[in-house]
Amino acid sequence: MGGQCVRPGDAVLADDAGVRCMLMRGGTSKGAYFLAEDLPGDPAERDDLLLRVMGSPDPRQIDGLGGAHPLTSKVAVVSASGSPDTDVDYLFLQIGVDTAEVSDRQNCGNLLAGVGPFAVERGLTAPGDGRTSVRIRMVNSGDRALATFATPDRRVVYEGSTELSGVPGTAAPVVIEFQRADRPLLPTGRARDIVAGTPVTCVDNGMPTVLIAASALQVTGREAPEELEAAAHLAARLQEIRRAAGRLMGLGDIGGTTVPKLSLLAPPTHDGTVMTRTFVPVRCHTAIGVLGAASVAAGLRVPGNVGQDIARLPAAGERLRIEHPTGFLDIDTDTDVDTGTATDTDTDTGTGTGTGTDVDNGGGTSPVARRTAVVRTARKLFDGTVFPRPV
Ligand code: NQM
Repeated sequence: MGGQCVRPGDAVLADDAGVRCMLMRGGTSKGAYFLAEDLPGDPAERDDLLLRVMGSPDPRQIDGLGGAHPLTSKVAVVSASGSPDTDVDYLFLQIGVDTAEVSDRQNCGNLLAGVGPFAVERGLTAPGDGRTSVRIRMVNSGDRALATFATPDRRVVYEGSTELSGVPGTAAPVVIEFQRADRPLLPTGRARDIVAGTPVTCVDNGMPTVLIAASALQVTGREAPEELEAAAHLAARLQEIRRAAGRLMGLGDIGGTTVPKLSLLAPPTHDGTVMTRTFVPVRCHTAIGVLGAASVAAGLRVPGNVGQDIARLPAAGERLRIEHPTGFLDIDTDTDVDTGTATDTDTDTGTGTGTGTDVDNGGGTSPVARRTAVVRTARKLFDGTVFPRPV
């Protein structure tokens, strides 16, 4: 098994001999998958190596594997788990495109779709006869997921008939069920806050996300991602909201990090639950992240959230269809209410001086997401040795 290409910490050897790597599409993202043992053990050396593998920093990532967009500049580091209730550990790393940054501050539910198949391909977990379920610990947050996919003749197959919006063709389904997290669904303890003068719902069902009515920012929420990215006044306002919301969510100074995400909400246009435009956090997603969508879906189930007059919610227990620029993403999520004490809504002026204005939170209780599940697909694109740009 791995380790033959790189001795931990030996950058020169990695440059000469390369690093074992599998390139996969996971959902609507693409990334480089590594066994942890094939990478340097020291995080700083590992990150330096990964920047050179992906071709960062460079807006075109022309000298590496990265695809010149945050959604295609991703890495999954996978290892056998030491814990009896988990099969593999999955660390997600977001590699900056034009910045020399490697961030472990968020999960990625899209690359997660490839982790089970990758674990089987690399011999970390034994395939079942016909079907395999892999218990995955997402190292970034400690959250857990169960990924189930077909393994006829104990082999991973990628061909199948499942379509994903934003991905051409069809592929084999990977069913992902997320275990309930220990964190609160509402990081501020409230269904609605005012940040930088804007009503928002801060929610974390696997991805810290700020829900905002598109109309509150004078956009329709149906614009093309490039159009929204080009609007300088919108970018400034979003970053102001993000900084203030990040503080309120307990994320500290979020400058230079990729969370929280910002999801603009508008009425659905294709019989779904809601239309979205999601900033991750500067570029506008061409679709929506899996855990981002899970957070939008759970947030919309909370009484008093900012999308309650925008979304068309299905009945309790029914799947939510989150519309996005290239189609939709269906999320199963049951939110429930724990007996709790949240009662206030804070106001953050965007200056770092949260002032605690009391308003109704829509119930005075603390909601939780009991169950979240999604269907994705993944595909092995390439398996071999990657040669990083020399130091
Ligand atoms: O939310 C993009 C993606 C993601 C993350 C992002 C993701 C998720 O589409 O689970 O998958 O939000 O940066 O891959």
